[in-house]
Amino acid sequence: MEEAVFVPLGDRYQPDVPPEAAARRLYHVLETRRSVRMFCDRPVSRETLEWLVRCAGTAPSGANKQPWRFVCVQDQTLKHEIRVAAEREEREFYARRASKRWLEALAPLGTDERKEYLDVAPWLVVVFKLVKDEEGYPIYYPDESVGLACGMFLTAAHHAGLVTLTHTPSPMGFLRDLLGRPSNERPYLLIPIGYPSDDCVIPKAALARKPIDEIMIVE
Ligand code: IYR
Repeated sequence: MEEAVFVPLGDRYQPDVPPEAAARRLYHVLETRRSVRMFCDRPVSRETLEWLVRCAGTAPSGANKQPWRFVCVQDQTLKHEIRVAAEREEREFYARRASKRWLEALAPLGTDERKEYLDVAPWLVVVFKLVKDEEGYPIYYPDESVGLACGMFLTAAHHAGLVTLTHTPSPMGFLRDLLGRPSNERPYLLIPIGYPSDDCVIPKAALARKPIDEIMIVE
């Protein structure tokens, strides 16, 4: 068993304003993030993606297992293959698999089975969750860990002036086959990332954020 070794906490990030002001400032940045379905083909550098993945990789994780892999796809042919396979699943979803209630919930967002953005966005980031480590032992809290890393990825992308979509083709097993990932990895989220098209619109219904007294309970 590996013994715990402790080191000093070291330099801590210190905002130049009190916490109320620092938190408010970040809120005003985050509040403008939108899920976007209309991308343009303006390129984004590989270096940008590397920094975003590094940002995501700072997330906390169960027993520090860091059970995430960010597969960053820029190859046009591979992106197209992902689109074709995703649209095949989504046609099934919208025509048969989704409940009436689910379709009603999606109606104000105007989504359908067409996923043109999978061809257009310069990068598709396919996030995989490790369910077992290299020795075949289970990972602790993989969903919580990868969810946290994805949130940090989206935040970092927004902070870098990019737009994203959290796309969840269902089921998404095809991504593991197409990308040749090992059997201990499960696709978790598909994140197209890039810049919005000039004519980009978003559903009005997506603007509504719940008020603080609904999402925060103080005891
Ligand atoms: N996966 C489908 C349906 C869908 C589901 C949710 I939850 C959304 O927020 C939006 C869409 C699709 O991507 O079209």
